[in-house]
This record gives sequence, C-alpha cells and structure tokens, in this order.
Amino acid sequence: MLNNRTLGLTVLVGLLFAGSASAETTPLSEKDMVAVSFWIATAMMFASTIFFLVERSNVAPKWRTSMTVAALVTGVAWYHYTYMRDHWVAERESPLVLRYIDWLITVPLQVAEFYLILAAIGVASAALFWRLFGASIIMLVFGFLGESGQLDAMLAWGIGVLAWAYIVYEVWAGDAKKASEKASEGTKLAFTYMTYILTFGWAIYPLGYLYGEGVFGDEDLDMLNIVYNIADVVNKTAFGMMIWYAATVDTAAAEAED
Ligand SMILES: *C/C=C(C)/C=C/C=C(C)/C=C/C1=C(C)CCCC1(C)C
Repeated sequence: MLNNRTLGLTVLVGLLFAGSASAETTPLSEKDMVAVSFWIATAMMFASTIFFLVERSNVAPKWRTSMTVAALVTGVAWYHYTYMRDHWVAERESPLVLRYIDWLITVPLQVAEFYLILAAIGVASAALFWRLFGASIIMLVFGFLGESGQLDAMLAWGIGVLAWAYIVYEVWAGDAKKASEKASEGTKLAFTYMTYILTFGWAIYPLGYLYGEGVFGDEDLDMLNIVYNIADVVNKTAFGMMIWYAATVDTAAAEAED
C-alpha cells in the first residue's frame, strides 16, 4: 500500500522528469516581464502541487479528495507552464493552443472541486454537475474560437461570458447558498471562497481576452499573457490555499470535539 508520503514523493519525481523535457531554455531577457510572469507562475504551480500533496495527510479524511483535486489542478498547470514559458521566450507569441489545452483539463477539474463542496453542503446532483461542466466547456470552446480568429472575437467573447454568467448564477441563486448556512464552519468557508473565485477570480480571464483583442488600445499580447498568468495563480494556487485553509479549520474543529 502506498502511504501519502510515498505517493507525494512519487508524484514529485514524476513531475521532475516531465519537467526536464523542457529544461533547454532560451536565455531570459531582463526586459521581458511577460516571460518573468511565466517563470513565476511555473514555480508557484510546482510549489503548490507539492504543498497540497503533502498537506493532504494533515486534514480530516473528508477533505482529502478536495486536496487531491487541488494538487491535480496545479500539477497539470505546472506541466503546461513549463512549455508555455518556453513557447513565449522562444517565439514571443501567445501559447494559445497550450493555454486552452490546459484550461480544457483544469477547468473541469475545478468544476469537480466545486461539486465536492456542493456535495458537502448537500445540494449536489449529477444534473447540476453536468450543467456546470457543460457551461464551462461552452465558455472555453468559444474563447478558443474567438482568440484563434475562427469566429468573430467579440461575438465569441459574448457567448463565453454568457456561459460563465450562467455558472455564477447557479452558485449564487440556487439552493446552495441557503443550504450552506447549515454546514460546518469549514464547509461554509469553502463555499464562500468558491462563490468569490467563480465571480471575481474567473472574471480576470474575459478581461485579459479584451487586452488581446485591442479593446483597450492596441492589441496587447503582453498584457493578455500577464493577466492570464495572474488569473491562473489566483484561481489555481490561491483557490487551493483557500480550500486547504477551510479544511484545516474543519479539522481543528473536529479535533476539539473529540
Ligand atoms: C485554471 C484555469 C481556469 C480557472 C480558467 C478559467 C477560464 C475562464 C473563466 C475563461 C473565461 C472566458 C470568458 C468568460 C469569455 C470568453 C473568453 C474566456 C474563455 C477567456
């Protein structure tokens, strides 16, 4: 049987091997702030993955799956960031395809994370999961079609925003909010963080898109990438930290009861 520590170490070694695939990097210019933001995001994804895996064994068992999912989100992002940063440094061009491949995996994982929180407050259903999942895929597909120029950029943005707004509506207006009031302190916290992340954390992305389309002046791929990189750190690392914090609050409360 694998214990948590062995599991964590195995994943770490695997990640290091995967990362060495892109170890041959183009020199980094001190003027290239976008590249610097790619490097910082890469390191943060890596560090948070290790942190979530190790901390997993310090929280109550019912929170462990959430910690695992948080680690998968940052782990998958870490893997893609090692390539995205090279793509940027070598080409000075947006790693559009890599970015969307990453989101196509990490966004559904995040939806699964939301689902676990909704399940903890007792309002989750398979139908709700599929609605959130479906809306998130529509959002990403239209974002990709718009950014890659296969569809009118603003039309695609509008459809993407509608799909996102629907997700926001589901978590604010559904039964979840009311049901969460009866939940434990930690679960209540996790639910509140989730609503904030979905509303404010996810809002950073459609803003970054507008920089790329030149809505705020010239088309600005530097700002597009910096904004997306910040958004990823907020939504993946910081959200994972929030889940971890909620889990530790709940774990401490359960221990005090014993
Ligand atoms: C870890 C990656 C995450 C949480 C990515 C989230 C991405 C979004 C919330 C993207 C949203 C977009 C819209 C709301 C409008 C269309 C353009 C997108 C795809 C950037």
